[in-house]
Formats: sequence, structure tokens, C-alpha cells
Amino acid sequence: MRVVGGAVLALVLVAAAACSGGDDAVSVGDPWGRPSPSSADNAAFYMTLTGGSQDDVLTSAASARCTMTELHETTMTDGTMSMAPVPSGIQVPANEMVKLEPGGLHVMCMGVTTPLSVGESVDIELTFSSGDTTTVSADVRDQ
Ligand SMILES: [Cu+2]
Repeated sequence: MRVVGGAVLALVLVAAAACSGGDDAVSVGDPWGRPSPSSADNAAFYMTLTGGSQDDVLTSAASARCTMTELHETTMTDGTMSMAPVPSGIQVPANEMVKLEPGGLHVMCMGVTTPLSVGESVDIELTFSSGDTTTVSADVRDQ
């Protein structure tokens, strides 16, 4: 039993080392967006960004389903909700988690080319100031 347990532990350690070795870039969790009722509307995408070993900045996003894509932040001022582009991009400090979620930061998809329907997934390309790019597949769902 001891020998088997030791072998399992060794395997876990090897797997953990392999993961942390290639874990320099920002990772993206649970990308999603709400359905859009018709084309030419706007939509927003949300996700969780987890910083890698260095500070990084999400500088732009792009999708074939959006005529134009911007990084936005929704803010509440005196009870009025408004949103505006984030001029310097979305900061992702090393090893910290940054949430893009309804009512806060989001990827704004302006001029949806074809309506987004529940159940489909939409590719979004993310570009970071480090030069890293990654394409994520956002699930379209109600919430
Ligand atoms: Cu917006």
C-alpha cells in the first residue's frame, strides 16, 4: 500500500510541475455571453481572467461575429448605469483573478453580424500587452 501511495504522489507532483512550468500567460475561465435578439444589436461577453507569472493587460478583443469590439466597463454614478471603453485596457496583475461580469467589465460586441442564440459558442480572440494572444470559445446562454 505504501509503495502504491508513493507512486501516486510522485505522479501528482510531476503533473503539477508540468502545469506550473507552462503557466506564464493569463488564463481564461468560463467565457460566455447573452443571446442577442436580432442582428445589428450589441452584445457583451464575460469571462474570468487569471494572471500568469507577470502582470499583463488585455488590450483588445476581436470576433468575426462583431462589427467592432471594445473593452468596456459599466459604472453606476448617482443611480445611473453607464458604460465606457477602458482606455488603457483591462489590467490583469500576476496571479490575480479579474472578473468580467454583468454590471462591470466586459467585452463589448458592437453590431452583431448574425444574432447570438442560446447554445452556440462564439470565438473571441484576446490580445495582451505581453504579445500573447488566445482564442476562447464563449458559450451563449441567458446567465
Ligand atoms: Cu459595453
